[in-house]
Amino acid sequence: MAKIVLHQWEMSPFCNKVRRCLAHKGLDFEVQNYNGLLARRAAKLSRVGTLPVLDHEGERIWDSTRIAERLDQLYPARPLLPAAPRARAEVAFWDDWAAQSLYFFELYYRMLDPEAREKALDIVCAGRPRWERAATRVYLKMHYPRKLREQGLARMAPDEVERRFFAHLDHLEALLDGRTWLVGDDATLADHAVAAQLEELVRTSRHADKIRAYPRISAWMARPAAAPR
Ligand SMILES: N[C@@H](CCC(=O)N[C@@H](CS)C(=O)NCC(=O)O)C(=O)O
Repeated sequence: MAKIVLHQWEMSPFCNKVRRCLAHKGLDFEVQNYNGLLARRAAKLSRVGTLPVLDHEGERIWDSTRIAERLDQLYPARPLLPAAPRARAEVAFWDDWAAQSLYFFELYYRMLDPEAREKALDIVCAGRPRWERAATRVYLKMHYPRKLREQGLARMAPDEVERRFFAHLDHLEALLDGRTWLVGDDATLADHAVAAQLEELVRTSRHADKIRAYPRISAWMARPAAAPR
């Protein structure tokens, strides 16, 4: 079996997406976590400075979508991105929507809500000395409100953010009517990208119960998408 190492923050939705892609292919892998102030080392792993980064047999691959594409080249069985142009385009749209829209709701509800932020700190500082939690909190409080103001959500009234977020979930619930997966007859990158964002929302946000209350979304998220071992 190939030696595969995922460099990750365990609570990152993009790292969650890559874990799901590796499981989809039935691959064993190790993880390297960058909790607490180890985060500074993560920035040096690739030229983009973000996580996830995957090491596959000495090849370093950064960006979750590039990782999925490369996994399909290396392990063509059970494609993450289907070959048929229409299905491939649909998967790409879902993947981009998850990264460019849902991700910011995930950040908003995790990083601007003090209770959710403390839950996130429990995860991202696990195993690190106590004092690193305070330093990490300062970083999160400085970095994410600014990022969310630039992106726009943090400049909207909270009611408007909530209205938009649940409108997205209503649309997703409607699109899952009569479908097992978002595109085609098997799980694809579309499912992994969207479910990973929602899993992280359920994990720390105060809207967890309301998200779980969508019957089709809830059943789809619970559906095993990993390859049988
Ligand atoms: N397009 C990238 C996005 C990854 C990303 O934004 N990761 C976040 C963690 S959730 C990160 O590394 N943030 C650190 C930073 O932006 O400096 C991917 O899909 O891998």
